[in-house]
Amino acid sequence: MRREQSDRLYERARRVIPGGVNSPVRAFKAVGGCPLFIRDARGSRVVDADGNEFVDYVGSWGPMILGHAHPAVIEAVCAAAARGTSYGAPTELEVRLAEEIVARMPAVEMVRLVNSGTEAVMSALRVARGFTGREKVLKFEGCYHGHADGLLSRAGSGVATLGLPDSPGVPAGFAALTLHAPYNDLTAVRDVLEANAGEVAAVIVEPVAGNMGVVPPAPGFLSGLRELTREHSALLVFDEVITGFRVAPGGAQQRYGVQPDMTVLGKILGGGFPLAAYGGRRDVMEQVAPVGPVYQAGTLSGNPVAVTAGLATLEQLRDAGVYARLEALSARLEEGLRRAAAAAGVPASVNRVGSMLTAFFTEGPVTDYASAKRSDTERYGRFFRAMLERGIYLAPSQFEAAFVSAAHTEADIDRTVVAAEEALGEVG
Ligand code: HOZ
Repeated sequence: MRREQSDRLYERARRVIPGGVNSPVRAFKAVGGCPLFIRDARGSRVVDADGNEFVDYVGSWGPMILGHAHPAVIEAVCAAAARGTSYGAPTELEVRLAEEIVARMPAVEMVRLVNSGTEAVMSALRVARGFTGREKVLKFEGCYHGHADGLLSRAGSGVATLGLPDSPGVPAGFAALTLHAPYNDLTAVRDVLEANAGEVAAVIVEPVAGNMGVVPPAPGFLSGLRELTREHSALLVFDEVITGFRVAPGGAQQRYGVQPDMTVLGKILGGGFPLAAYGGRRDVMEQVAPVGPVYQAGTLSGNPVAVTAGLATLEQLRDAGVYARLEALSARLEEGLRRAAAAAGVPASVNRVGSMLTAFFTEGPVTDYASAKRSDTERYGRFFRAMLERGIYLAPSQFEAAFVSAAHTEADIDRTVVAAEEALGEVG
């Protein structure tokens, strides 16, 4: 595999960008080697600066459910850009996107568009605090909700990948307002809520965890959270930045039949552009300025090009066949990875929900952050590098999801499984 251009770019990047990357998990630090610099992408493939082509399972970390450069999305985006790229004033497009979200997610009665998942979570929690008059928030170990102060503790994604302690720079007073419980542990949630009775504004959860690798909710976990939060008059916030429009047309809340008070969306919603949203019950969302007193604003919020990409993506997802196809392709990959690990005698536990999956290198089961961390991350690094050599681009971290897109083909999946057989046979 040629690497000269990527290596040269990485050297230049490191002089002017911390770690040479604009988001830490991209740096390949946990898997060894240098990041690939991507030149272009189409369908299920990405091509790096040296011209190497890969079957891509990163999918920009989730947004590219239709694959890269989907013709309908690109056409809509180009037409939108030609009409102007930002107005700082309302548009019909924003109304249409808000209506689309509300139609797909009955628990979302009103929604506000913002620019990133981090911003959406931060804003949702401010609203939850304003609405309840309480300050504490309960999050789950290994879940990641963006990099806002107070949410980095015991976080997944890059924080888990790099093995960072709670981030310096977060005032102790902020961190003290975050409570924790292990994922899938309702008893622990009850204990925390009881110990902090009348003080918890919200319980925030990834309804399918994607940032400690994929960890599905245990049967009854989400409905149990629904009951406990009601009992304690705390708001239940689903962070569906990854799962929204991926695990079902109406997200995890539809797949598992549990209605949260608030929902956070991103990734697929923006169709590959910086766009996210928070929404929920009308009485809660009416706290947001200019209707209510909770302030939140943004120059590029509801950006017409990003909103157009989101609308065009959701339009393609209207076809229920897309979800059936994603399910079938992903099940094929899941089975193939299981077979490959078994053939190589490598202990592995493959977790999958719809088109998001993770192969953990541990006997499993992986049900929470503690069991995810039992994975052999050194082995993951060797596997990752051996797959890359075979033209398969996985997340450069054990603690992330692999995403299958509607552009992947059965041939892509079969090629990936053959590569996994070879890779595990070679590096063990
Ligand atoms: N939050 C993403 C991983 N779950 C990282 C995004 C990126 O590095 O691009």
